[in-house]
Amino acid sequence: MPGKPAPRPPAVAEPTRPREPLPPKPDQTGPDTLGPTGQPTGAPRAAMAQGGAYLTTAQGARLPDGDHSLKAGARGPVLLQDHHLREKITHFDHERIPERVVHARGAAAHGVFQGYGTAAKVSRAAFLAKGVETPVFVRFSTVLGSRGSADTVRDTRGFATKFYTGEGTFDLVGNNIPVFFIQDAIKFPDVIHAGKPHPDREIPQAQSAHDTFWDFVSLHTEATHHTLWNMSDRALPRSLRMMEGFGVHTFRLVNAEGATTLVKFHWKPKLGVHSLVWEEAQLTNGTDPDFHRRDLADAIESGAFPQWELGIQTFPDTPEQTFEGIDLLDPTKIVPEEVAPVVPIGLMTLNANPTNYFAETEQVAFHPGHLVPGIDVTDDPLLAGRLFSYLDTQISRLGGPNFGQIPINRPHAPVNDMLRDGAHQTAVHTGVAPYRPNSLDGGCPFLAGADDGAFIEVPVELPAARKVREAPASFADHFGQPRLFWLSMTPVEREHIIAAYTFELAKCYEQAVKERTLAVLANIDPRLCAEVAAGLGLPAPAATVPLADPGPSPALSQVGREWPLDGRVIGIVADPGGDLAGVRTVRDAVLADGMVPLVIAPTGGTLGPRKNPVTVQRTFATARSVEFDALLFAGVPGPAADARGARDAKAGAARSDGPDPRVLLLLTEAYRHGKAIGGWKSASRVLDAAGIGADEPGIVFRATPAAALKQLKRAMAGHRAWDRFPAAD
Ligand code: HDE
Repeated sequence: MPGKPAPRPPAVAEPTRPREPLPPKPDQTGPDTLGPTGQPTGAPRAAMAQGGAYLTTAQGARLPDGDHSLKAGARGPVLLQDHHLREKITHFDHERIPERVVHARGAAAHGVFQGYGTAAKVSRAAFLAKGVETPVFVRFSTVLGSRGSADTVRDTRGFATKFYTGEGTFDLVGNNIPVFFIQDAIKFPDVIHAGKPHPDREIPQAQSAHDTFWDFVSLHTEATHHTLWNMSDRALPRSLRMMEGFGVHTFRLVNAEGATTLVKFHWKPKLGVHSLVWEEAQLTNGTDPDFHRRDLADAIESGAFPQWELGIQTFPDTPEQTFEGIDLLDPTKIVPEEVAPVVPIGLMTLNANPTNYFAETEQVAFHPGHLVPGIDVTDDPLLAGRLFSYLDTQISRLGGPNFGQIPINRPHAPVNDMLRDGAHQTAVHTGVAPYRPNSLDGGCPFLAGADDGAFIEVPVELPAARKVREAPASFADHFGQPRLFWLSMTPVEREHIIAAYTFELAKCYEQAVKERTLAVLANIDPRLCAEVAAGLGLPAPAATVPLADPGPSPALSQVGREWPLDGRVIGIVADPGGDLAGVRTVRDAVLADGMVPLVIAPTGGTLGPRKNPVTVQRTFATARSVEFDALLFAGVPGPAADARGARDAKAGAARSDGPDPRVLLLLTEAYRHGKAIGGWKSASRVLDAAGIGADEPGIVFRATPAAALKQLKRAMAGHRAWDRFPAAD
């Protein structure tokens, strides 16, 4: 493959002697702020938005009243001359901008990336060098839903990272699923139109469980692999902090000598990859539609900074661009980690929440074409379309071509472009010659060569080719890798996949769509097909392609390992008349372990003596099991413990001698969702009331609070008590 770039021809001599280069483009802070007498106030220049103590108009005139329109008499007509009224309403009318056509709902955070230096052999990118720290901004998103949709829907998640490097901004615009629905960008509008709500009634919102989605993916079978991932637990992350990220396409890295390597990017979360179960996700959409963004913001605010390692799988840059028979330009294929291990090249830590959602999370503009020296693209036809699309979309979304000047989008490297004017131009450019070559601005700005850190495209050899509208034959296998994924799942994960397909297809009305999807499933696995068909009450068709037997890729499964518990939430059910000392003990120990203890009691306020109270964070009315990763019972409050429960008991809605029914619901849901459940002393009687055996997996009642917590943590390390779920095999 290509070596060092060819030297550039000498620059054409310019007609006059160049002057000293112009200073870099001035930063765009505002002018000095002035007091009423015209004297500078000394207020920081950048504080243009909210300077001074008084309410003003947008032009800085101080206002005596922001609450009443100017009227001809208190009960008279409002006067058109009220400039501030018109300014305020007009601005409000234009507060909304178009939401992203996909990935509209997102949550973001600031952080820092630190290179390990392990990529030095394959990439000259300075930010990957050992110890270099680069500020980052990461936006996570769902794909299909509108901005106001719920977080825990079944969907792919976006994982877009902006690295503000000293050599320019690098955007890694990835997803939490390593493959995509389509192999060619020209199909993107099709797959998105199929997944979005139906055009007549605009339903359903943020769902793939509808006819148009399944109509498309059953006809366009290259979508089979991504769709299978979407039907797996991967599409229901427990937390944005517990998702992997993937660059999806193969990229080309270039080292200092100009040698190239093909790579796939991976983000590996330090907390492991974990998911909600489907019923939890559905409940959460109602009880807390902001579950993921709240979880991310809370974790960062409390100092539990989420971390991911960036890793690469590397492949020789051969003319074929294949590895072990896998076409690296096909975005519907993975390369199993067992075949090409992921080598860590840096660590990302998210350590600050955005200050303003709109200014940062909404206005951030990612683009896979934002590359830095040392990282280049390949000819993946999906990536080619993206390189066009992202710039284009920002122009309509952010109102013009100057979105790069919005603070969150500004590079941290100096910018000296020759782009001028346009809507929302905030730069005050100096000079008279925004063109090259020029003599009038002293020939500035100058061109950089390889030694000045220029981004030089790799001069890749292109094969002699005919102009065609075709996909390569190597893109034709649509079922081999879905089968690999299926065979790599544990029985409980397979059961979840069967349930997901059965749910989604049962929501479809068109019989033909269901039957065609079953034909697709038959080409993945007969068992999968048969189980889904049984759930739909339809016959299971036979496979139409030979079924291969690829060795499993255990790295694809989320089950069977142990993970750190940082930031996990433990609900502590307290009986106001029970062991409050024990509650304090576990609460403090949970906090000391970097987890979140939430005390649940019949009513809000505090429990115990005024001198040493236990603060209640959740009441029986607000606590739903979905919020907790595990439950600890310090006691078993009966219905008489609060007025509402007492009324229920009196009305016969609850047994007055048993546990409060709201506590039983909490327990049975947590049990059904495979969560660790524990407690101490006589609290175990709550199990009898719910018909749960004390020796079942993940049930840990012990003699003391400390012993119960110790066992609970063990049970939590595997994320769930998987043995409690039905399993497919
Ligand atoms: Fe995107 N995608 N995409 N996409 N995508 C957008 O850009 C597009 C694809 C991804 O948090 C849009 O600024 C095309 C793959 C993320 O702001 C738009 C194709 C992957 C985000 C767009 C793809 C992604 C977007 C909408 C097929 C994973 C959210 C708003 C050729 C590798 C970024 C915007 C954020 C957003 C186009 C396929 C990831 C319209 C044409 C594959 C994470 O430009």
